[in-house]
Amino acid sequence: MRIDIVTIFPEYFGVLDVSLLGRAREDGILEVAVHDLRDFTHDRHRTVDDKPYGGGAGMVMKPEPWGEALDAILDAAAAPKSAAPESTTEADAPAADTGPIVIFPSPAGEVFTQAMARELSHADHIVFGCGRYEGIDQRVFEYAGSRASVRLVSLGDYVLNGGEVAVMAMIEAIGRLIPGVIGNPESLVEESHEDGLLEYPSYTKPALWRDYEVPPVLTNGNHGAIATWRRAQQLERTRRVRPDLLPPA
Ligand code: 6GU
Repeated sequence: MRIDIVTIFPEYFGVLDVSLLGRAREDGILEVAVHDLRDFTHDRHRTVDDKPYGGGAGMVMKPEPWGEALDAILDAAAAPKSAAPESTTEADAPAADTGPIVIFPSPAGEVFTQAMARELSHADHIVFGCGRYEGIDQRVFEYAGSRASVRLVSLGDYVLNGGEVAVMAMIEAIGRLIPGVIGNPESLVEESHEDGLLEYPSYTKPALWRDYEVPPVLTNGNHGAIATWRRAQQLERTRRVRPDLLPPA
């Protein structure tokens, strides 16, 4: 997968060099490029924002730098790749190109979920456009939509200063679902949200720690009883803290 990020704060994305995603980049599974929106300005002050038409508080991001940044990224992705050897068998035929997806993080967008992360983990190319200030000129979304699939995506019902932190969260959620990024894919199956419920509580040695005991069912070796107990824990926990996740009784 290729990921391009457009931002006025490229420093936010330094942490993509470390940990699981840093390894995925070294292994060539994930290719990430961070672009400074100000590199697509042409004035001495590298201006990316201006006052809103119609008045009001705050500043709006100007369309021209966004148009140039999106053109540069999408044109480069559409250019034919140089001399890749032809695949010869069915087995090594490349997967169909899904086309670029442009995501603008926005508290006004659809809510990001595990299902969306899984869907996006199959994309070939995602472009994240990080807005700041009071937002981006609306025509940028329309233009982007003429060149790619566009989605406005929110992390939840609260307000961040800009899209950068939201994009970091989305890249981590999507990236870990790309085959080969996580060493043991079985660890993905039993996590919170994969089966629509919160995960069950986990324990390890020692069996007794500061007067706190591990639930005896987990130490008896009865795997049927363990599975039943874990399922009950998932349901109880979900009912208690996230009843909205349960189907209507
Ligand atoms: Cl994606 N962006 C901003 N600025 N605030 C948010 C958000 C995104 N998701 C929740 N709050």
